[in-house]
Order: sequence, then structure tokens, then C-alpha cells
Amino acid sequence: MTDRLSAATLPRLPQSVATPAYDRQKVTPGIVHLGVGAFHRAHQAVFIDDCLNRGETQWGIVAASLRSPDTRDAIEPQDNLYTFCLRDGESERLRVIGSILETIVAPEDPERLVERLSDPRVLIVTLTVTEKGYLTNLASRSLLRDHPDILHDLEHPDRPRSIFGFILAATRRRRAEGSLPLTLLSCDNLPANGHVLRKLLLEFASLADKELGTFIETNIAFPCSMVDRIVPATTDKDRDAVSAALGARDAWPVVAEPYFRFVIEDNFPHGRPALEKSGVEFVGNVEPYEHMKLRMLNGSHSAIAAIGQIAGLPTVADAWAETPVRDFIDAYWREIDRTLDPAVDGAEFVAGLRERFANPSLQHKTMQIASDASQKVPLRILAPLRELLEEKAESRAVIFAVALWIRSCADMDEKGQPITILDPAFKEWDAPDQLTMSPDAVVDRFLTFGRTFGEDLPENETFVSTLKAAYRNIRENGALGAIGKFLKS
Ligand code: CS2
Repeated sequence: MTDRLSAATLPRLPQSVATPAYDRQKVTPGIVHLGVGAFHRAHQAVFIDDCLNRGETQWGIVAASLRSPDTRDAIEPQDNLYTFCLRDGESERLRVIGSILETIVAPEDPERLVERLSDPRVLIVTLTVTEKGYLTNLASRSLLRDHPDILHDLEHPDRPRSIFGFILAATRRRRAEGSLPLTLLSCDNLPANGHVLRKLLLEFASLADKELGTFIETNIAFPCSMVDRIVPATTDKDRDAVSAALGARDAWPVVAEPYFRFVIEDNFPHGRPALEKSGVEFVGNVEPYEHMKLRMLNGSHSAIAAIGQIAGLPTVADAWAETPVRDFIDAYWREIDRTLDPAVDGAEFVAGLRERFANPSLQHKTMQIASDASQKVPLRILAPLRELLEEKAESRAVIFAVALWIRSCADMDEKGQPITILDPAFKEWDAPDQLTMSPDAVVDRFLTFGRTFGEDLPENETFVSTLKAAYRNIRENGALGAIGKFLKS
């Protein structure tokens, strides 16, 4: 197969593949997206493609990566086109997405990104930079002021590296040029993501440019949002299968489940695309939805990921096929349910999750979810746990999940195979050797990892003693054996 997916090959694709129904030459940029990974390309870029299909041609996307050139290298030679593949059981639907007009790799040319962010036609910046992109201590929710990128951006405001440096540089320029202020829409899995982004940006501005900070405080909107769709990392097998179906090579298609939910706080003072026409929900307060999703889905995802790492179960569907895992996650959900707002239907959500986790065609790797866990666990597991502990409510299953995470940070799984989780923040820390140290000593050492546990949890006796018992159980009986014992106790 020699042809590459591109504007030229679009007309030759099979009829069954949906393609942009609009003239891409007439689309103008209205959004800059920071963090152009698979997540963005299976969410916002798809809904914006819908808007463009409906004729709202002013909302094209300029997509930037703040680190790696991989996505740009794959899709730029394809005129920034790529295939979105919806996969459920045996069925598969393919659609070529045309909403990304340009891809930028920020470290190669920071000025180009500042320029795009300063384009007066651009009104919205969306972000999926993952937890670690916010350069924050997640326990205290404050900026990592000594992070090399923050220090660099304070020193070199015209050649930024961090999201904060870029936003500040663009806001300064837009203000000087009399352009409308940007609206900043975080789509990351952080509780109250808009508020967090605002707080951190203002903290950065207080160090970099106080006056601009005051301007941002009064002029920039930071709507919160909740995004939900499972998007496994694309594999070579996916690339080959999609390319074969297209009859043209796509270097980086994205694969996702059919389910999605995108709830956004309706706070766009300078306009927004009519995403509601694609099923996106605009509400006054996102928190009830975000708590439900982050605590029920992401929290249990991290527990399943840890089990997968310890017991050698490569995908979520593999882990979900194990009865003890399903029973344990049920117990986990029962405890977490108490922390949800009564306005949302936790039971209905959980019924959907059971089916989504069982979807075998997704091949969602437990290792993918386990990556960066030290940054995820505080938000999705420890935050609701604090509420349960405060109320003295049942929290054994949630604490057990924390013990599973600790065990999954060991170098070896229970079959003697190496565990290689990507978690740079954790790797910088001097983690204890779980194979030689006593179980209680391992837990004591982990509790000194303040960026995850904060200062309060290590002081909570119920938490510490329950955690130690759970971790001992896992060390003695292996993940599934320990779960069995836990469920009987
Ligand atoms: C997952 C999420 O990798 C992870 O941490 O829990 O990416 C999850 O698949 C999405 O949030 C689902 O909406």
C-alpha cells in the first residue's frame, strides 16, 4: 500500500468511511488546543468536526504538543487528517476527521505557538495536558515553583515551555493588540479543572507579572468541564487494520469506545461553538458530574490498573473477566457512591461502566492507566477517601485500592515479571524496595511521599492501620488472593 491518507486521497476512500463534508480551505482557526494526544483527537476534535460539518467554519483547531513531535510527525504529512475508529465488540465505524488545521510542536518553535494563541480569531484554548502538565503539587494544589519549566518561563517569558508561560505571553500580546481575552477550557481529569487552572495561572502570574495577573483575574473565563470517553493508546495492529480498511496508510488513527459524555460549564463570554448539537451538555455546575466520573470511573480504573500490574493482567477486559476483581470494584463503588451528589445517578453510571470495562475489542492496557499513577491517585482516590474518613464512613475498599497501588509500584509482579510503569514524578523519589523490606516499613516509607499523600493522611490512624493490613494481605496472598480474603472479612 503506497498511498497515504491525505486531502488528495480522501475522495478515493471507501464509501463506508465518513469524511469531512466541508471545504477545509474555508475553515479558519478559532481554537488552540494544548496537548494533542489521542484523548483530544477522540473528543474535542471530533465534536468540532461535527460543528464544521454543520457550517460553523470559524472553529478550526490549531493543535499543539508541548513536548513530543510524534503526533505532528504522523499527521502533518497527511494534511493533519486522521481516522477516528469507534470500536464496540465486533463492530467498527471509521470516520476521517478534518478539524485540525495545523499541528505545532511548541519546544521547536515557541514563538509560533504564542503567535497562534494571539491570533484575534482564536477565542478559546482547550487543554488536555494530563495531570502532570499542570506542574502542581496535587496534595496542596500549589504550583511547583522550583520546577525547571517554571524557572525557565520566569527567566524567558518570550520563549515559554509551560502552559502558564504560553498563556501569559499570549495574553500580554492580545492585550497590547486590543484582541478579546481568551477563554481557557481545561478538559483534563482534575477535580474543578477550570478553578485549578485559574488558581495556578494566577500563582504563576504573581511571580511573573502581577499586573497581568490582575487583568487575568477579571477578564479571563475558566469554565470547568468533565470529559468521558475511553481512548486506549493506538497500537501497530490498529494502524494496520485501519489503513487496510481505508486502502491508504494512516500513521496515527485513534481508537475509542462509542460512549462519550462531555459536560461543560457554560461560561464563554466571547462565544463558543454549538457543541450541544453533538450531544455535549452545557450546565451551570459541572462538579456533580465530574465527581461521579473521576471517582467512579477513574478511581476504579486505577485500582484495576494496579491489579493488572501486580497479577499480570494486560488489559482492563482481562482484569474484568476475573470475578474477584468485579466483586472488589463493586465494593469500591458502594463506598464511593456516598461521596456523590444526589443530583447524579451513580447506579446508572455504574451499570454502564460494567459494560464499558468488559468491552474486549478496546484492548485498553492496564499499564497505560497505571502510568503517572502518583499524580492520579490523589485526585481520583484520595480526595473522596478524605471525605469518607472525615464522616467515619466505610472506606476499607478504597484504602485497599491504595494498598494495591503501592504494591504495583514494585519492580516485579507476582509472577516474577518486571513491572515498568511510566511515572516520572514517582521515579524521582527514592522508592523503597518492596521485595526486601517488611510490609509495614514499605507503607511507612510511602506515606512520606508528600506529593501523593499530603500531610494529613499519614496522621490518620484509621487510614494508616487499614492500609498496612491491606498491604500485608496483598504481599502475603497476591492481588486476587488478597481480594478474596478481603471480600470475606
Ligand atoms: C484513565 C482515563 O488512563 C487513565 O487514567 O482512567 O484515561 C479514562 O480512560 C478516561 O478518563 C475515560 O473517560
